[in-house]
Amino acid sequence: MTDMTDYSAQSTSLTLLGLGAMGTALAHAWLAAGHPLTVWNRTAARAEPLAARGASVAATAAEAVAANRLVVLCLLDDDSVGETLDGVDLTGKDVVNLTTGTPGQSRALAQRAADRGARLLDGGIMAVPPMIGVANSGGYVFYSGSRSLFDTHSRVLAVPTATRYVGEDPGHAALYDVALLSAMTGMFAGVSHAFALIRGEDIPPKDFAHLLAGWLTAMASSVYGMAGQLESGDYTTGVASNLAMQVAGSATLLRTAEEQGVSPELLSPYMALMERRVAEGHGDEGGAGIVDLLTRR
Ligand code: FVH
Repeated sequence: MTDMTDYSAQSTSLTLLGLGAMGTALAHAWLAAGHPLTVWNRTAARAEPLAARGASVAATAAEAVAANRLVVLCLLDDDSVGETLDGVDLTGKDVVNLTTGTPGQSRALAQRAADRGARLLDGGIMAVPPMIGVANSGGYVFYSGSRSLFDTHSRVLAVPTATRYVGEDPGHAALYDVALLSAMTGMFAGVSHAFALIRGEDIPPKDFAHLLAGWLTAMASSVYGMAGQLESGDYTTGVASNLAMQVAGSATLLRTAEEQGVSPELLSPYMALMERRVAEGHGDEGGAGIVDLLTRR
């Protein structure tokens, strides 16, 4: 039988499994936009405020999945997705997994869904709960998997925050997500070190934060130069600050850390990689050669 439901319509009904901080924010956004929503959460009490706002609360995950063709998961991790879907009939379901995981976990889940008669779209959320349901918050969700599945549900998926489809490989949303989160982790490492350096001095952290944000923003555009070098394979043309200079400058960074009583443990691993690259005769490169070191097997 052909399914004639118009899934692009404003009032698409859907199911959401998982009502943690992010799941709850998603639920509020869909309810506010008038979408009939069935919810389930392992700890049932977390569904009560949503029931008061009109959500249907299912007693079990299986009951929640049975209620709608479109089923969204926003759980803690891949293990909790496996436990929640264990024994649940997924036949004919369009499953959208917004749980953070690895590319491999996403690909395996897509295969398991297909084996059970479902289609899977994987998502990587680039937003925090307060950004959900807020127009122009800057947040978005990466999606990957079947293009037609994404197109079918793109309107309802765009309700909580913006969407970015990144291809048919179900692992790519997770890969983009984790790559950006990894870059952010490195940035936070540098930020922590910088605040540690000024601690104990007569420098108000809030004033310093202004300078820090401006500097990081100014430096951010250097990723385009590195991308160009990685694509061309020429790591020396257009280099503004070569590795030899940066390695020489590392000594000042480390000595300042020592003077200020700050551990160098966040800086040292990256400095060691730069030194290795210079020792291998690549002092005239920028940072692109570090990517080679990291991916050399
Ligand atoms: N919150 C954030 O800032 C980030 C933003 C970027 C995306 N992440 C990812 O989103 C997923 C959900 O995150 P969350 O913030 O909702 O997480 P929690 O508030 O900790 O809620 C976790 C939910 O998962 C349920 N759960 C945990 N284990 C199981 C299990 N074994 N079986 C069934 N459900 C499980 C938990 O249920 P309960 O503890 O209330 O019973 C919550 O509903 C996540 O992948 C982030 O990385 C969020």
